[in-house]
Amino acid sequence: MTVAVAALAAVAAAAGSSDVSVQYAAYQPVQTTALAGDTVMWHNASPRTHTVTADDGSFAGSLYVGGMYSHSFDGPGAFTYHCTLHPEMHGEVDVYRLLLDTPSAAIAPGESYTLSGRAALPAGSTVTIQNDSSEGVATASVGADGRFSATVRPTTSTSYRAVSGGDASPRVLLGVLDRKVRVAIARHGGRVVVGARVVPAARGQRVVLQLHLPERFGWWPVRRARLDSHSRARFVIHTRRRVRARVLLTRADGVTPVARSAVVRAGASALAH
Ligand SMILES: [Cu+2]
Repeated sequence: MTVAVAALAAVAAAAGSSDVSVQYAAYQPVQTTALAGDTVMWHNASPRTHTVTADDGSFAGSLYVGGMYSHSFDGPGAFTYHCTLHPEMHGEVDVYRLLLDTPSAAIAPGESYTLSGRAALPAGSTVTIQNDSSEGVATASVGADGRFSATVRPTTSTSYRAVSGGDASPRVLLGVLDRKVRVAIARHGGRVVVGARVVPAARGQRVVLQLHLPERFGWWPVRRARLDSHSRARFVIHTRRRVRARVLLTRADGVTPVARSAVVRAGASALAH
């Protein structure tokens, strides 16, 4: 039970949620980021009682076993807190008026990526996206739901922040990786085996085997797979014809290519005629 709750809390934190799991002797995560107006929820996932007590006394709550405490943060600032029962337990909530969502995956050089975020600012406010050098590279307008988004096209890994008036979000890193797809092809009688490996590793990402089909005048996807834990995939095609193949690494949609292998060929099987 405790393990399951901790695992859920870890996933929620990665998604930008504002939940804190209170463990036996620590708040998890120790540091939480929230948007002004957000409610942060503390869940006691441990077998002993704790408190969530602001260092400046501005909020406080007790957490019995299995209990919850929540507090809404109206304005920006860094709010440190502690447990009055276990003095070694400390935590911090950092509240901003602008937050950028953490990019979910690395992209290829020059690929466009839509950065999104939330603002505790009036609808229609202009938000500027700044790069590492604090140069404005895109602008966005805050929608009625408080969300905004802007498209960037970095050529190397870049940390971005959103700025509006005197407010700035914390930076988020958008990783750019120049991935290569390496392929090998081998014929075994009526079977053609295509092995693909992606470097740097892209475990779990989608790859597509394409064959060049003269009767359809081009490249066609014939098999899809996910890269295994060694960043490899293996495709088997049953054909005695000669084969021209290539493998594409794609985005999560399984369609948009990120990287493409060289073209490899296998001759016709001796029995093909
Ligand atoms: Cu405690």
